[in-house]
Amino acid sequence: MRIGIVCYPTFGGSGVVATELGMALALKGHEIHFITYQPPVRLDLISSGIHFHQVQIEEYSLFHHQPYELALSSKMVQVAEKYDLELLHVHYAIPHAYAAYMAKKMLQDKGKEIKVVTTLHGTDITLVGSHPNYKSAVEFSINNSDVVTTVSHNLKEETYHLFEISKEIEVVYNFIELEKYEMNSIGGKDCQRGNIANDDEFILTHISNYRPVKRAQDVVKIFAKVLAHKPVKLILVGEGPDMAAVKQLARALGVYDHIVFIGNSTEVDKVLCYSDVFLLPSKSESFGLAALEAMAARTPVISTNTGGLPEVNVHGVTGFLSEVEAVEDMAQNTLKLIESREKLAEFKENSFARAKQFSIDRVLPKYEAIYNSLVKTT
Ligand code: GMT
Repeated sequence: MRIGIVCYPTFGGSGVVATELGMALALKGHEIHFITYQPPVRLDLISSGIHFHQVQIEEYSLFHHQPYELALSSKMVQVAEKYDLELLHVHYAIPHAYAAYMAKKMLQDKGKEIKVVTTLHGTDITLVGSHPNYKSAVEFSINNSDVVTTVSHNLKEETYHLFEISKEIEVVYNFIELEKYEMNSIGGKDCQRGNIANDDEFILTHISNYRPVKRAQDVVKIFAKVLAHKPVKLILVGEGPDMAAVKQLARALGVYDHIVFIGNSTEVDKVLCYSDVFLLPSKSESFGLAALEAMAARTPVISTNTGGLPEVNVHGVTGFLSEVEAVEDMAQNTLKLIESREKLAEFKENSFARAKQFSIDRVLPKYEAIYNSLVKTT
């Protein structure tokens, strides 16, 4: 099938899911066209079946804000016509679902039919999409997509709760390519733990975009509490608006020198392979792809119980869940995990076993079934 994939090309989870979905579909013989403003960070452009089309926005002194939706929908039309696309799969509703609707209408005007699948990822619904400034347009684009999917049951419920939705939403969980993490698992030859910590130290890790919704300062507070009892290192991967506040807090709590700051990375698997515990104290999380990536690398998760996180992280099995802001509880749970090597090893295996349930081999056929229900191939 000839499919256009529209996503944010940055380090966010929705872009990662869209990119890995596209690459997996290409491996199965589909022709995949990424349409976005720069090559997605995890995209292997030299793979066969993968094409990239850059959305370019013209500068004009009158524009206070660049009209990205206009450029994006025009690009979708151009690519759909040139490559005879059968379907557009857009990730993150704003503004992709809206632009896809416009592209579909423009193509109809030219006598070409195209189907639109919209995958909702989280903040496009819970944080930004439901804001009165965007709500009508988001609701309209969801209701006018041919198929709408969410990445968790919680996000499906939230979407029905926050919008007037007239159609059935399908849940298709986020997925993981296990082999990528298995290669680096405990004892694997690429896992260079010794560069980061001594044998008697435990490694805690957090990966995010450091937006306020991630509550990254709570990571530092949890870490400081754990460090008071056990030798631990904290690895912080990623960048974002709260990073300066995180560093300031780390200095104030006297733990700065125990933290390794990695910045944005396309090699999170290499960091996760030597991590002992993953911390995710988010205020809201539709799924928590970073938690699943950690679990695939046999790293148990200390998280909040918000949104879709309980659908991924199983309390007392793959880690522990706490109320949002319950820093003391999350620190105690971290200590519970690292108090005995046997217990940690058991949770590590449980995490991997749980991650297998989200293997790409299980999830990819669900998207393919959706595509096949919309596009009749001869
Ligand atoms: O977490 C973010 O702010 C990034 C955002 C995105 O769209 O890139 O992540 C959302 O989508 C991910 C992939 O489906 C989910 O795993 C995240 O839980 C979700 N983030 C939130 O709901 C806050």
